Amino acid sequence: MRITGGTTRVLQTPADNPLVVGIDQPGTREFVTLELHTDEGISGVGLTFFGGPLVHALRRAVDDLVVLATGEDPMNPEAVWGKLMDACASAGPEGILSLGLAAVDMAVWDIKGKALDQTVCSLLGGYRDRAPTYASGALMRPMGVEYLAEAGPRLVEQGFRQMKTQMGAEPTAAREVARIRTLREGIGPDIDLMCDINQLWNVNQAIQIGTMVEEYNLFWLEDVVARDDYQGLARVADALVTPIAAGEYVYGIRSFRHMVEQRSVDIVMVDLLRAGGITPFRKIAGMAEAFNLPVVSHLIPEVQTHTIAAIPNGLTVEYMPWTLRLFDETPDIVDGEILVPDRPGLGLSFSQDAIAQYGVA
Ligand code: SMN
Ligand code: MG
Repeated sequence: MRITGGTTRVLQTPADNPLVVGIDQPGTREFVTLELHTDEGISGVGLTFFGGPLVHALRRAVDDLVVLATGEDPMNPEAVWGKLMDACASAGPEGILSLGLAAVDMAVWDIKGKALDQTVCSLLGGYRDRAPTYASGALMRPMGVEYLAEAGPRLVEQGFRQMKTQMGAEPTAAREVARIRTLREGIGPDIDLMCDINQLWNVNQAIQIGTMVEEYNLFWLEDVVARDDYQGLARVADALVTPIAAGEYVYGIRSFRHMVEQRSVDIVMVDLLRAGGITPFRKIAGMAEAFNLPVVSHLIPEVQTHTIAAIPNGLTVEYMPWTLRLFDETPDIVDGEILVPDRPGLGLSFSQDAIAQYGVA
């Protein structure tokens, strides 16, 4: 089988989140979609973003990578990935190269799964057919404690057993802690509660506020300091009982080595786009396993359900519903777990309605 070309599009959707109720969410999000074609009539689905105002440059990068992939056999994802990375190595791994490569790599794995009539989860090892999942994006930083007091229990009513909030923007430590106290009181002791700082604290704040919230038993504290301060992260991880998660901002494979070697994290978070796709994801997951560390996903639950369910150290899938409306069908959630779809490949197809409604010339 040979890759014969691809169709890319830019889709611009409202920046909303169906898990958020009663709050206006202005703005838009930009996505690049890819359908990668073959000479056997099988097409694969890929997706990438983070382009923001550079979304058209990102689309162009995907187009150029597809040209490089044309003629290659999609049954060999390592060969395709290696060819593209080698050809463009000087432009990466940080930035548009990895983001673009991820879309092509995803589509290649999707094609391979369809050709073999297997899910991508199964191709990657198929450790299980479902994974725990957590509600994300519903309890964000701008939303105050009154909102959190209502929204946390609402997510529990919807069936979520895990959910993530944020700290990092309150003017005092006491007000940061109040967010966590409010949520824990609202959802009770048995729901896993994660909290993302998105690099907004320094090491001292992380240890100070992290210590203050230990009594609320967070499932993890995420990106507490600057993305590349591996030693600072390690100091925080040492000081707190609460597990420290990081990795979503990390590009490629090798930075994860520094993170795990320096014992910076208790939980490795992989953003599939910044990693450069499913092919590098496997290597990061294996590296984490060798350090006895669990792996969690970042965004695109439609794809990351396959990756997290596939590996023995997959902990939970971030259910961030930004991309749901792009697809005809998306993975179901049952009893707080997200199910690998029983369809070949990624089990995804782009919605023609979404393309018509959100496509950008
Ligand atoms: C996050 C980062 C970037 C985009 C959306 C959300 C956040 C997360 O850090 O972990 O979901
Ligand atoms: Mg995060």
